[in-house]
Formats: sequence, structure tokens, C-alpha cells
Amino acid sequence: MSAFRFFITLFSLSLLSLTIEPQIIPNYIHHDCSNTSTHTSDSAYQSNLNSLLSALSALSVNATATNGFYNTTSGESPDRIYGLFLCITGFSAAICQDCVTFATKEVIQKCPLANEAVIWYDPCLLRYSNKWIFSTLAVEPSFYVCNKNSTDPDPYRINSTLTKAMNEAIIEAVSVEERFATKEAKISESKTLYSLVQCTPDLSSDDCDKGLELGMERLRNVCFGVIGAQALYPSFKVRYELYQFYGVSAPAPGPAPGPAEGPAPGPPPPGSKPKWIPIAATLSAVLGVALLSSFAFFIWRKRNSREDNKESKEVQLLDLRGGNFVKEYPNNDFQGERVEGSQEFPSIQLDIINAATKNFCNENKLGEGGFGPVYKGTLADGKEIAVKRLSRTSGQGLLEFKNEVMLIARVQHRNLVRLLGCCIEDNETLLVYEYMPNRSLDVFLFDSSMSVQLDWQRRFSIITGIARGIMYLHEDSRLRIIHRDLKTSNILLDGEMNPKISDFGMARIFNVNQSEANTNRVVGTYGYMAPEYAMRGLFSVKSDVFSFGVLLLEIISGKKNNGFYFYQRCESLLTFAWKLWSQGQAMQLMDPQLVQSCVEFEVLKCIHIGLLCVQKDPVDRPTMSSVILMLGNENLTLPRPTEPAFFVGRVVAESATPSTDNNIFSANEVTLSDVSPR
Ligand code: ACK
Repeated sequence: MSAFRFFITLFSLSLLSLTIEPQIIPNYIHHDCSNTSTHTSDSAYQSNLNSLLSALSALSVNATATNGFYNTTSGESPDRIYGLFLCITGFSAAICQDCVTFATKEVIQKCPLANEAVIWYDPCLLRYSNKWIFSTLAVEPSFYVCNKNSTDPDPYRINSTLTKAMNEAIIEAVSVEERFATKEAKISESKTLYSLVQCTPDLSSDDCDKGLELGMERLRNVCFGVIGAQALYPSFKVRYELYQFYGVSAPAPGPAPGPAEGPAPGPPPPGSKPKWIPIAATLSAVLGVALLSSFAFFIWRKRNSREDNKESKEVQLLDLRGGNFVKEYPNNDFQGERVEGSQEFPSIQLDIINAATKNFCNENKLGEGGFGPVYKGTLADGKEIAVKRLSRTSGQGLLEFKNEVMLIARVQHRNLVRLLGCCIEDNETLLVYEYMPNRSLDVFLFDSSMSVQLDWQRRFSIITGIARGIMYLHEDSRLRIIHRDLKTSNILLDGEMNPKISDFGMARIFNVNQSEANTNRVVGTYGYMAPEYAMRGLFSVKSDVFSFGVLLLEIISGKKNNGFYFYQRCESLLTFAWKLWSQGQAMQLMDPQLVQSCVEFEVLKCIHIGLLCVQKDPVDRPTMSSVILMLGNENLTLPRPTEPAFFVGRVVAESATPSTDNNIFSANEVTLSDVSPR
């Protein structure tokens, strides 16, 4: 947009605002309309909707008497419509009333002819549906707001204060009729954290608890390290800020609370409704807006040019075949070191790789990876490398190759395999990694002659290392990365048997404020896949947590989840582990090789954590930072898991006797095709 057009628009808007009757407009946050509309503007449903909205608007006058909440219906089946509003406690009765009235008008504009809708403002939410919505926990649609100006250099410290404050608030909210609570907690001398939780008062205490816990958990993931955030749901809300955003008096919205006390770095808290607004105030507001907007415009321009720069770097990375990718390093400069903190890493000449791998001779082949064979190589200076060679017939491979380069070039951690460079020359597409002499965990774990080398101490340290690597991907790197293919064959072991996560071909980068994504192409390995991912294509940090849980149970038991002997009519390693754990016999899951070296309480704790990670509902799975905390802490009381998810085919054990490997494999094969992605 040109500067001229921008100012003309601004000027027109300013003039327009002078012609509109000045009024207090509630701060709009978001709305969601169902896209399955079956009615028309002259239908009975629409007329019922109009009556419902008028009724809700009228009822908002008395909202104080009903904890800021009201629900009602309009019309008869099949055109009956259910509606409700909830005012956020702490806002004055007048503001609540204004908000609801405004919402009833705006929802019609924003969601014309929608069967269902929800609209959120700071002081209230309004919702209607053609289905029963009362006294029912609704977790969809949801909306998250992370106040990115409010981050903290030490997110873990904030996280623990936040968790404590929110937990206290939730406990209080579910125990009172209003289903509302606020909590304040000191973060430092000058900083206080203000938190608020609220459910619609028609929810049971259990449902309210479930919802608020879920909201809190999701906010922690979506807005990690951010101190100002809110999660909005149709029947509850969770919010925390570094300023007092709720009214001073709680819980019931009383008559016009005064301004918030204490320092308020954010927007001012809600106060009472002014009875008049002079024209002069409107004029000065318009002028103020004009000035602010000009300022915002210049900031926007500046930021945009920065974004453009960033984007062009990304394009360069993706355009590998274009030849304009990464800095070329002369042969003798290649030290196998990436430039720290940079997105550039060496491009290695093909003749060096040819020499190192003896022209990719068969003896040097380590195995077949996701997108082609992997070869061992030795550079002229004796340094060992592993070279992934993109299979020439693999169309998908190029995509995965690009993905891997883009991702792994940006992350660095002792538990992630290190990419040393790449080569795109003469029809060859190659990735060069540090060589892992002990190859993959898979090789050790499931071979009884090799697994003796993995005593308990070693296994525990491998578990912790993998957990740290995943936590880094999810929470600590500059990006939020979902690996999507965590399994024992993607865990490589270095000379000291330290684990390194490899194979980023399937990984995805999430935005900081993104919690889950959907794909039509489910990739990954059955047996490690979370049910919501395998069946609905939904992936998130929690689908990686699920795979980690499977890995954990495999490391302890030395048994494969998808090749499992169905002992005791159990469908998988997961259900077998659950059965033993719930019968108080969890130690029986342990690989017999570990009898000499095991530390019983550590084994039990790991099984417990493994079971938590493979819970059916992603919300019930811990985050990787919680896993790390649980692994390293002896005195924590862990939540009780429920029966884990099992979706890799409903294999029915024909007899109580263990099947042979072959039988199991074919049984799994048949059922796997039943859970093909959408
Ligand atoms: O289990 P493996 O011996 O270890 O067989 C697989 C094979 O290549 C296909 O992925 C091995 N591999 C992959 N990357 C490396 C590496 N950086 N160092 C050593 N071996 C590797 C893996």
C-alpha cells in the first residue's frame, strides 16, 4: 500500500468516525461461525435466532443477578436454537450489558446465516447453536492470544510461578458457584502476574476443572515463555497478564469498579461506563488515532522490509536446486564445522565425497534410510562421516531432503545428529553427517546378543538424552519443531553411546502461536504414531510425546511395540505395560537383561512416565519439559495414567499361547490398512 493511499484511507476513516454516534465498543477478540448453514434469511430458524439474540440482549440487564451468565432457547424443534452469554467477572454490570448487546448485533454481521457461532470480547462471550449447548463442556472452537511483547528471558521460572498460580485459581474456581477465580503472584520485586480463570456457571465442577486444565496446558505450549496470554473456549476462559486486566472487585460484577491498582503496563483495566462522551473527546481520539496510525505505518513499513529479508533467506534454503544456496566452502576449508548461529553451512564438493565413500561402494553402505541409502565415508584427514544419498527414483525424497536441510541447519544440540554439509552436484543430492559409530538404538535394543551392552544406567541415560533432544526441538530452539518420526531406528548412538535424534525428513516447523496442525498425508511409523495423528492427521508436540512414550517402553522392555508378542491377550506393548502396571507388577515388563543392573524405582518411574506419554487424549500427555522434570526428580508425585491408546489394529489374539513373529506381523499388516489416513 502506498503512503498516499494509506493516509487517504486513514483520513476517510477519521471522517467516518465523526459521523457515528460515539459509544463504548467492547474490545473484540475473535469469532467463529459454523460453515454448515442450512437455513435462509427468511427461515423459521433465522427468525428464532433474531428472537434469541433480542432476548439475550434484554436479559443482560439482569446479568449481575446470575453471575454474569444467562442461557435461553428460542423456537421449537427442528428450528430450536440455544443461546448463552457469559460476562467476565470483574467488569461492571453496565459494561457487561453493553458488551452483550453489541455482540448480539455483531454476531449477525460476522456470521450471517450460520447455524452456530461464538464471539469473544474482552468483557463477554456470546454463543448460539442449533444443538444443545447448556451444561456441556465445549473445547472447540478455541482461540489463543499470546502477548508477544511480554516474554521473559527465563521462561522456566515464569512457568513454575504461572503453573502454581493457575493451579490455585483453578482449584478455587471449580469450588465456587460462579466458576470464577483470579490469582496474583509476585514474579519479582516489580512484576506481578495476574491470572483469571472462568467457566460458564452451568458447568459441573469436574467439567470446569477439565476445561481449565486443558486451557492452561495448551496455553503453556502455544505461548511458551510469554507472560501475557489467553485461551478462549466456548464455555471457559484462561488468561494471565503482567497487569491487572480484571476489575478490582470479584467475583460478582458489581456496580462499576474503579480503576485497577498498581502499575499497569498493558491496556487499562475495565472501569465504569461513562454516561456521556463529549464531541471534543471524540475529535481528540480521532486525531490521536491518526497520529498513532502514522506511527504504526512507519513501524509496519520497517518491519515489512525486515520480514522480506528473512523470507528471501528461507526461499534460498528451499531452492536448493537453484544453485544459489548456502555459502560455498573451498575444499581445504572444510572442517566439518557449521557456522554457529548461522543458517549457512558448508557445501561439500562431490569429488571429496566420492573419495571419502570410495565412490559409494557397497562395503561402505550402512543401510537404507528414509529417502535413500546411507554410506560411511572417511575424509582425507581421517574424519569419519555418514552420507545420505537421495535416491534418484524418489520423488518424495527431494521434498524430505529439503525439509531436513532447512530444519537441521537451524538447530544444534548434543542430542541431535549434526549435519556437516551438503552437496548438490552432477545429479547427486547428498547430506553429510557426523558419523555415529554405534549406529542406531534399534540395532542394540532388539537383538539379545547386542542388548546386553545396554545396562540400566546406559538405558536411563539414553532415555534422558532422547527426552532432552525432543524438548530442545519443542521448546528450547528458536523454532518449534515437531519431529513426527521418532523411533528407535532414528536414534543414533555416538562413540560413548550418547543418543542423537536423526532423520528430520518428516519434521515440521510450527509458528510460536500454533499448537497443532493437520495433514492429509500421514507420514511416520505405525506403532509410534499417536492415534489422533494416524487417524485424523492431527499432529502437535503431543504426538511426538506419544512416540517418545512408545520408545521409552521399548527401551525398558527390549520389545518392539509393533512386533510384540501378545502376552496375556494384550494388543500391544502399551496395553501389556498398562496391564502389568495396573496390577502392581510393572517390573515384569523390564527386559530380563536388566535384572543385575536395574534401579527399581527408576524403572518403575520410567514405566509410569511412558504410560503417561501414551495416553489417548493428547491433553493428558505431559510436555517434554514435564517429562524431563519427572525423570530427574525422585520426590514428584506423578499423575495416575489411564489405559493407554491403542489403535494399531485391533488384533485379537487367537489363543493364549504366544504367536510366532510371522503371525504377528501379518496380523498387524492387515489391521494397519484399516487405519489409513483420511
Ligand atoms: O541402524 P543403522 O546401522 O544406522 O542403519 C541406519 C542406516 O544408516 C539408514 O538410516 C545408518 N546411519 C544413518 N545415519 C548415520 C550416521 N550419522 N552415522 C552412522 N550411521 C548412520 C543407520
